[in-house]
Amino acid sequence: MATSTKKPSGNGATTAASIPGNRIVTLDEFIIRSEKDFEYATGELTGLLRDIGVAAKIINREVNKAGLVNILGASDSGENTSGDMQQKLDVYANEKLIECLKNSGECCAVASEENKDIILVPQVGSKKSHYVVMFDPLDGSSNIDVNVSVGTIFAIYRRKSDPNGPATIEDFLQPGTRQVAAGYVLYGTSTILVYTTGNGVNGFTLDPSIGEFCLSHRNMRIPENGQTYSVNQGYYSKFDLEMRRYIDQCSDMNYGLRYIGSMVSDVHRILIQGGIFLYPSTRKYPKGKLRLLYECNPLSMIVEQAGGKAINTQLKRILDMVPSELHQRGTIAIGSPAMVDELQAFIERYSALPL
Ligand code: AHM
Ligand code: MG
Repeated sequence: MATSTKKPSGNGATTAASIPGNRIVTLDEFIIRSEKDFEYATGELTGLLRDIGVAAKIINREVNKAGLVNILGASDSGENTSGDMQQKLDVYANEKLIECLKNSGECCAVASEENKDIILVPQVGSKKSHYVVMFDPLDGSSNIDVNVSVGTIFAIYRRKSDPNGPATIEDFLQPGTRQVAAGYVLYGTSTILVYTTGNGVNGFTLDPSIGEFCLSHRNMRIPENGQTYSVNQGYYSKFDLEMRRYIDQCSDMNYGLRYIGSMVSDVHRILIQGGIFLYPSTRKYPKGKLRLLYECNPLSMIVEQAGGKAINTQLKRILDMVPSELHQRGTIAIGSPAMVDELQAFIERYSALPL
């Protein structure tokens, strides 16, 4: 289970189920109603989720008009700290998230895929914050220029350090099981914000006519099995034997291959339709490409909360990994539980074979 602050309350469907289905429920109303699920609720977590919702609306506005204003293409700063080419919208989304989170003072520090180090948030008034937030401001940003879906991914942790002092790196280097909330915003055909606080998963679609995220996907559950696999098959010859054999079987079984190249979009599809997403090690990224703290952990919490599974190719549960650095990369297999189990059986069988 994911949180130290959550009440041990059943299977997680409580809040969504208690809201009548015949009227519009905004994200803000839902978050406020959910506050009672937390044992030590002070409104901080509620405030943080609302800040992220506001930042998401601002980023959405900019993503939607990106072709009209001069905000497409690479930024002047070149590469980010992980060596990825930084886009102008990456920079914009990063700035907006930091700004929104700083303004309310609900968190004491943030860490972003786009920044080398943690960023301390100055205390607002006498408010002492107990949370840190991590995010990938615009996942899949290489897709921006070609009008393909991108997303924002976030994770919230309760700090370990003394609230009377500044946050430390240790507040961020916690295993994914310690996330108190995780979510993503997908800027797709419509814009949807999906999040969990360890009590099930709910999705909110942005209604542009009223400018509000409205509850549209209650108690999301991932299908037990699926008919699609999602992997960059261009790297096939660089994958390990067991991964190649698993992909061969997917093809033999006539599973569909779907790969958007923006993890948040691929995982969202799998959450709704079932399937498996894979990013194994390659020659370029021997430890895997995706970031444990900004991408793998939050999406794993969501998928697990919806009934799915997430492991790495060493067969370790993603959420149990203890990070040693902020920008740590890892391999991942995530999706429908039956498909992740099947992949695990393949890895166990083929990795035992002599080369
Ligand atoms: P980014 O955070 O810099 O956008 O990189 C992460 C993205 C994922 O969204 C996506 O699954 C992956 O990189 C695609 O990588 P590749 O082009 O190697 O398949
Ligand atoms: Mg990313």
